[in-house]
Amino acid sequence: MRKTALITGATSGIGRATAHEFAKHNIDLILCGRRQQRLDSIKKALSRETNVHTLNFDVRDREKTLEAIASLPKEFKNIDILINNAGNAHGLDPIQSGDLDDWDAMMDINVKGLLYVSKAVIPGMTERKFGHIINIGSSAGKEVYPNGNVYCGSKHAVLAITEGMRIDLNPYGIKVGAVNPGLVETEFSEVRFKGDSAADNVYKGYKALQAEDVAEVIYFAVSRPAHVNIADILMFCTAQASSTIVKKEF
Ligand code: NDP
Ligand code: 8X3
Repeated sequence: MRKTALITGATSGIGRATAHEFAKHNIDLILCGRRQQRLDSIKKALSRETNVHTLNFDVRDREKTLEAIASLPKEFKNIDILINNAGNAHGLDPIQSGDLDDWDAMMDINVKGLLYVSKAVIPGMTERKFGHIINIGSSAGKEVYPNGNVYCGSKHAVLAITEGMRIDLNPYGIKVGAVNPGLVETEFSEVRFKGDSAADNVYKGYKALQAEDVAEVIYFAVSRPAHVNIADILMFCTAQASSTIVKKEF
């Protein structure tokens, strides 16, 4: 049976790599993000392999999120797999000097955005008593590091929400799990440091996880037999032992 997956944050990094991985395995795709040109070019590339529909909305906007998902054409309405991936860190500052706009962005996108998308998708899953939700957490959801305060808080919330979803959706046979990577070389640090040169050094001196490494693990989780649910995965690159211990060689 062909499956349909909705991936948020599909215009970059882990979400885009997951779209490519799923396309290889003939999963139909609903790709979401705010950058229309990127949505168009990814759709063009992947349409050779699978059916693709794109949705442009900001997950912070509750109405637009619900409207966009409600607007899906009939052939994309039955969502089997939801990858809640859209998110970023904004800033890396001690709590006493953190920026309120950064705090809003992280809580609104990483936590509330994930909830809005889930709110729009879950009713179809409960009705059909079928579905699989993977939330992209982080090692930052398991361990707090200096200056990580609010980002770590948002990712701890993602893990708590994941557990809550798994409990509440258990009667419907819906699988829920989290994939929690450590350092992954994507546009993440460009966003966190707002284009500042601090981003240039984050992935230097060691081989960080690549978005494709995470995408393969996400596909592994969604391709298990019906009785198997991967509840929680923590993955690091070999050079990383914890949020603060990374073996760098210069
Ligand atoms: P990228 O910056 O490469 O990708 C982030 C994606 O999220 C983009 O596609 C972006 O799309 C989307 N996005 C951001 N804000 C919004 C918004 N307001 N509305 C809709 N979409 C939005 O980062 P990653 O691929 O690394 O991050 C993906 C997820 O992985 C995040 O949840 C992140 O916290 C998590 N993660 C990342 C790690 C890392 O080290 N890179 C490690 C652990 C977890 P667009 O701008 O087009 O809207
Ligand atoms: C992203 C990994 O260590 O930058 O969630 O928080 S880290």
